[in-house]
Amino acid sequence: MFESGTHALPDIFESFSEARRQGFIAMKELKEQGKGVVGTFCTYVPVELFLAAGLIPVGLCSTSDETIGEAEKVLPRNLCPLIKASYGFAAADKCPYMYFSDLVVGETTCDGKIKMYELLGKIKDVHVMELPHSQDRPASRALWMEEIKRLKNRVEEKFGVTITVEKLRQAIKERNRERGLLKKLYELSVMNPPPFTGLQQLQILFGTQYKFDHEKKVQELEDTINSITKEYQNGNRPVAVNAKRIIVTGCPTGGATEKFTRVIEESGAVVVAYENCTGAKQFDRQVDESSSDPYEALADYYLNIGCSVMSPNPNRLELLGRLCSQFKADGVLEMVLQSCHTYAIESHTIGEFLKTRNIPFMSLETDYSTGDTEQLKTRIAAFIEML
Ligand code: BJ8
Repeated sequence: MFESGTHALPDIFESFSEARRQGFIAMKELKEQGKGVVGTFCTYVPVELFLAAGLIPVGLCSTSDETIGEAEKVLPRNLCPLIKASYGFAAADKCPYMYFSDLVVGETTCDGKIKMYELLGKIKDVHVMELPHSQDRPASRALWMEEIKRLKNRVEEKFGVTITVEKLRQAIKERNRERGLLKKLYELSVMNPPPFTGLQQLQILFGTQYKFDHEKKVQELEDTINSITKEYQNGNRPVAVNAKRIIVTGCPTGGATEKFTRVIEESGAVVVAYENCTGAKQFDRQVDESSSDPYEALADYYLNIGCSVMSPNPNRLELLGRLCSQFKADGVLEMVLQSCHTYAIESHTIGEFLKTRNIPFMSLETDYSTGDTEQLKTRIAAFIEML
């Protein structure tokens, strides 16, 4: 963590890429102070409830192949690696964030996760939110509202706290501020050439979730934006002006799947934006602070996330289309994790949509191993070559 002001870019990028490891120590200290911790896996979980309850929300380890062998003792091999890793880290007791979590909140996003949570419930205290799979029906909205209230009650009961409306409003404000800054940060790549590589952008977006002091985090993000802008104005151009501009969409990236961005950038292109959960899907919009009922505002915000588990899923197309125009994308590459049926099937719709905008698109399936790196290189290099 650096003090406020402007700073050398290598220190900044290091601070974020090391955040996950450094966060272990910070979390241990918070636990020793008696803080409660809630672990989550998915963008649909309304973390404002935990912040309003004075708890620490944390994204659980699910992006490395380290414990997949352990998970496969129980789960089928041909399952999404994100699900296997999520379970594997808990079973092998190798994720300190899982270890420190007093409660784990899951969601009924896809079938694999739903069934995995049953098994995880034998190891940890798990609460599963019933996520509807459509966004436009009043019954779906009513169910989601009920589920948010059910989670509130569970948190209050488990931790012996009261979530007041005032505290919830304050938590919504804090989270919105953070979202706004992360959006401002990734929007720096609207510039041509962008002021940082796609890998550096990803490391900041991914690393920021492991910084637990809100005020310090906000300060650090503001400093980061200032430092990057200043360096750019001073002529620091880390990306070639003629590098093809790529938007990444699909399953969540970060950790082992950084390989996807590395391969794109080693092929001479640059990732200017991430439409997926590591990027714009999570930070593009804000929870409505002016709503008379903060629970209604949370329900509307979270239910409208454009993930492929929704059917139909128009919000993904709206966001992707907007990003393509805003970032002047030369092409879109989709990363689908092995056996993720919802993203794999939605690929066709994404391809048809981008065709109407004359934006080249390719979808690739991968997992957390390094076994397919050469194959990814060949296919991505050919895609970039034809742009
Ligand atoms: S909001 S993208 S974090 S569900 S686990 S659906 S990859 S088969 S992660 Fe996700 Fe929430 Fe959506 Fe975002 Fe497919 Fe794997 Fe299921 Fe997955």
